[in-house]
Amino acid sequence: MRRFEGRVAVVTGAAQGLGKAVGMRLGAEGAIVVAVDINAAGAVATAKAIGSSSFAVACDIGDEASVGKLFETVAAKGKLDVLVNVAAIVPFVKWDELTIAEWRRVMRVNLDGLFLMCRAGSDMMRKGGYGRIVNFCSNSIFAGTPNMAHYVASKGGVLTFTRALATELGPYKITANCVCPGLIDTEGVQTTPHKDAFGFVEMLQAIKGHGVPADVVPAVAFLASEEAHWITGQALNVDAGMVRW
Ligand code: 4PL
Repeated sequence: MRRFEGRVAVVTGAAQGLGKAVGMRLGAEGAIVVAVDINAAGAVATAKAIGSSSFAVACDIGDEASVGKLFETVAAKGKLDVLVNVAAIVPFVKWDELTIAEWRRVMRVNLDGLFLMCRAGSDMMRKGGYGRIVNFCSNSIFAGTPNMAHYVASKGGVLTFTRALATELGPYKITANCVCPGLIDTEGVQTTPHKDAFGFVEMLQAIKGHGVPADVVPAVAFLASEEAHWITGQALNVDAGMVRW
């Protein structure tokens, strides 16, 4: 399939894991992918791996000036068709060790960052008269996954913000949806004790196995495609049936 021929797609968190996998897929289907990450070298590596006209932009999505610079660069490409917000902090912090500073660190990226990206991204999409926004939520909002209360709270915000965003952008025929993956085997997860939860998570799944980025990518690509035009404000669990909602 070449569903993104001639489309410009911004993907955050593109240096690794789910963001990289999404970027690779959109690029393989013809998109000019703007690979965005706070890890500049990782973003460049992803853009190189995608090839063609894709390029990298280093950006701290929690910083308004940094996001402003990013969108100046995107504006030079003339338009924005697809925005996939993957970048997030995925912490493992025991409840007894959760401080307000750590809470704010996560909210700054997972919610402030999402807002800044959707603010600037939707403004550019409205100028172009087309848009698909896909935000990364998490099935932890249904499960109340342990050792990440602040993350779970932030992802609850992702769900409800996406619903409201869909309302605001509906008049412009721009869609906003989110996917809710379960535990996925990524470089990020492998750096935390969440990596030891695969057995427990698998026990709850209708379909057994360890989730990998390739399991999530097809749902994202569909919601980001032109033909998903009648779907907006929705959340899709992509978790082998761990949660049925
Ligand atoms: C079920 O989004 O959804 C661990 C770590 N386990 O980040 C998540 C589950 C994690 C999740 C998540």
